Amino acid sequence: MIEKYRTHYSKEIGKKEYNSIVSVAGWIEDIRNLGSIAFVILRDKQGTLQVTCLKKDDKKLFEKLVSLPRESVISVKGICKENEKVRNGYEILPKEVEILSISDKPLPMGVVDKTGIEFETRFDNRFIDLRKIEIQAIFKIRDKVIDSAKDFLRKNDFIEVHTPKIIASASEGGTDLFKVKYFEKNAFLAQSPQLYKQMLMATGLDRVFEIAWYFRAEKHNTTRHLNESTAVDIEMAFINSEEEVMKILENMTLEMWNAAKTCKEELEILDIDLEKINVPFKRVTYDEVIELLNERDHKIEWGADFGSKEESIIGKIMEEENEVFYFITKYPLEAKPFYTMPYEDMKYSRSFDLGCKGLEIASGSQRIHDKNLLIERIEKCGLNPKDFESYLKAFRYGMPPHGGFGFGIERFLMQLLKLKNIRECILFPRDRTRLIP
Ligand code: AMO
Repeated sequence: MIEKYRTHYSKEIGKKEYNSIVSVAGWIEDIRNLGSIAFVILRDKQGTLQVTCLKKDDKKLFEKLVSLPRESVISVKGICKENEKVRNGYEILPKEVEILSISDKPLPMGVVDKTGIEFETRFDNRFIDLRKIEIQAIFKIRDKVIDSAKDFLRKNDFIEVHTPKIIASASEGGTDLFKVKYFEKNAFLAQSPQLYKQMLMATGLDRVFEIAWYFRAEKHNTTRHLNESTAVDIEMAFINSEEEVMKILENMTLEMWNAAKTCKEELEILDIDLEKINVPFKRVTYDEVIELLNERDHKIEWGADFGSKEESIIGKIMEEENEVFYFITKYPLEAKPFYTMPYEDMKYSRSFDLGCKGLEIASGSQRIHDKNLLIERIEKCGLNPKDFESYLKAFRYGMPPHGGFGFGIERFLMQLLKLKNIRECILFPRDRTRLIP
C-alpha cells in the first residue's frame, strides 16, 4: 500500500523534486502502449503529468498499468525525472502503483475526445463533463466571484442570513411556484427571499444578504432560465432612495468582475478576455428605453416589461456606447411587484433592473414601508392581503424605509464568461425536462 496517495499535485512538481521520490494520484486520461514502453497520462486537479513505464524495469507493473481502462483512478509512487521532451518538463518512473478504482468500459463520454458531445449526453454524465478543465474553470471562477461578493457585502456592514425555502405564500405574487405537500397543508418552494428579507428590516439588523437557491415553476425552456437557480439577495434599511441600493449593486458587480479577472489561468483556458468596466454604470429610464426602441422601429406597449427581444436590442445599443452594464430605472408601477415603492405620481416606481450585454442579471427597488399603501398595492395587484398577514404584521410595529435587490448568479456568470446557455453555469441544472442527475 502506498502510505500517502499523493505528495504532490502535477503543477507542484518542479526542479526541487527531480531525482527524488514523489507520489501522484488521479485519473488515467490516456495510455499509449508502444510494447516495451508505455506513456500514461494522469490527470489531477491541477492538470496532467506523464508516467513513463518501461517493461524491462518491471514487467508485472507494466502489465498492470497498461491493462487499466481510461478514467480509472490510481496512485503512483516513483522517481521524478527531468525530461525536456515531456510537456511538464518531467516524467514519473513508477516504482509502485496502487489501483484505487477501475473504470467501467466503454465510457459514456470522453473527457478529452475532440468529437462533439451532445449537450444532453454531457449533462446526463455531468460528473465526467466536470472532469474537463474548461468546465472546471467555470466553477472555479464561480467560487471566486461569490466569495468576492460576500467579502464586499461584509465590508459594507451586511450580515449573511438564511431564510426559509418552504413558504406559505408567493413572495412575488406570481403563479410560477412549485407546490409541496406540508403535512396537512399546502406550501410552496421559495421563488425569492423577498418577504423575509423585508421582514428582517423591522428587526434592526439593517443590512442583510443571502446567497441561496430559488425555485421557479416557469414552464418555458430557454437558454436563460432555470427552474432552480441561485442568487445574491440584499436588503438595506434607512435609505433615502433606490439610488443607494443601486450603488451597492454596481460596486458589488465591479468587485465580482475584478475578482474574475484574477482567475488568469481559468480565463485563458476559456479563452476569455474580460472587458474593463467602471462605476457608475449608465442609467437610463424605462421611458428613454421605449424611445430608443422606437427609434429602432421596435414598438412596445407602455407598461409592459421587456422580453428577450427588447433586452437584446437594448444590449446592442449599450454595446455601441461601450457600456457592459447599465441600469434601467423608473419602471411603470404596473410592471413591478406589489412591494415596489411608487413615485408620488403613482405612475412610476422606484425600481431598477441591471442589464449586462442584453440580459437582465439583477432587479431591485426601494420598497413600500407604509402598511396601508402596501395593502392597497397588494389588492391592486389582484392578491389577497389575508395571504400576506404574517408579512404585513412586520409593517405594523415600526418598519424603516428600505430597499434591496436580487442578483442572478448564473445569469451573471453566463454574461461574464460569454456562455450561450445558462445551464453551463450551474453544476446540476434543473429545467423543464431535467430532474436528474
Ligand atoms: P427577479 O424576479 O427579477 O426579482 O429575480 C432576480 C434575478 O434573479 C435571476 N433570475 C433567474 N435566473 C435564472 N433562471 C430564472 N428562472 C430566474 N429568475 C430570476 C435574474 C433576476 O434579475 N424579489 C426580486 C428581487 C428584489 O427586488 O430584491 C426578484 O426576485 O438574474
